Amino acid sequence: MGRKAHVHRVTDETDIYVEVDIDGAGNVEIDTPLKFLNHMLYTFGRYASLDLKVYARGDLNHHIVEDTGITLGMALDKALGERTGIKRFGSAIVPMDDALVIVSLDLKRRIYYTINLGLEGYIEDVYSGDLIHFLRSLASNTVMTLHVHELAGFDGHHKIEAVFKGLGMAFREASRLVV
Ligand SMILES: [Mn+2]
Repeated sequence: MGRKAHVHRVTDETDIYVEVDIDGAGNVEIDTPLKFLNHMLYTFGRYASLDLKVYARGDLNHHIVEDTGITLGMALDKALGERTGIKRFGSAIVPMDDALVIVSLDLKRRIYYTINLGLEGYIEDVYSGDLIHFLRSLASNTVMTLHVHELAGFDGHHKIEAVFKGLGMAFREASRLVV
């Protein structure tokens, strides 16, 4: 059976489809209208070594980013199933040139998040506030605790890319079966 799930979430604002295999091999296909969101989802999937498909369309960029975070979280929650026998905790400290971030998560169904990132304006074609919203929606819908802290950096692209790499690494570690 495996730890796989797919979720198709359709609202008046967006149409999002996510398919995930937690025990995949990093085969990632991302199709959203936002290039930087594609870049971040691809980064997460690769570093988490998931098989991941994401399709997203919608009316406004804000809705697309937010609802993709919700739907990805729902799919991860479903794929994780009962969450028995997993390592549960995962953390990563990730450098990317000037940027240094810490990502730490707990997959045992406790929703909490702190996100301390100094981001301003747009990062490529995505508003930085929407990316913070994505992380909150992802934490809530995966049903996990997520702490994201910036330790250093000045380049917004580097900071948020380091976060998505760390998110992938931490998720891979925490979801690993240890029994
Ligand atoms: Mn990049």
